Amino acid sequence: MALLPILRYPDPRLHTRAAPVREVNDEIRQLVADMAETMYEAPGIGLAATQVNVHQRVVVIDTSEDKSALLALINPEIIARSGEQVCEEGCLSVPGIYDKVSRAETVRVRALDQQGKTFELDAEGLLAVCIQHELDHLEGKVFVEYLSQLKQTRIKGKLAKKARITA
Ligand code: GNR
Ligand code: NI
Repeated sequence: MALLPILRYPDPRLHTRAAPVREVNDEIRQLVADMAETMYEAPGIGLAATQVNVHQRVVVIDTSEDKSALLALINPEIIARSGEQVCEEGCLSVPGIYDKVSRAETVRVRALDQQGKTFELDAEGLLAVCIQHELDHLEGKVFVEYLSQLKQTRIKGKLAKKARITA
């Protein structure tokens, strides 16, 4: 197991589109394990491979209270969505920044599990938000891109200042 460094916005590598996983093998299972460890340690409720500079379509999520429900999604696709909800989002790649984003209320996702088997999952509420947030990462999109240009500029300024202090 290993903790992986998380890319920070506005790192241009966060805008990379991830490639599909061709084969679910031990290397992918190791990536899932390392991403899960990194997510739990952060702590966060989700992590996309993009955020650890691996540009393959792999996501881990755990929205349970007691960190008991690890969900690994490989090559995930949203196959149905409905409704609308607004949630205050945060992102491990944009630390300390929280803002409201409108997303679908429910999604149905199809993905491969760690054995390479296809499964489908219906999600609502926070899990649905998290799935949509993580799939955006795989497309190279960070949640702040839903905010106004003014807010994005302010966020970049804040993070640059913080990076100077912590450097
Ligand atoms: O830990 C996280 N919390 C969160 C809260 C509201 C909406 C989305 C998220 S995902 C985030 C972890 C992360 O950055 N995943 O990419
Ligand atoms: Ni994120």
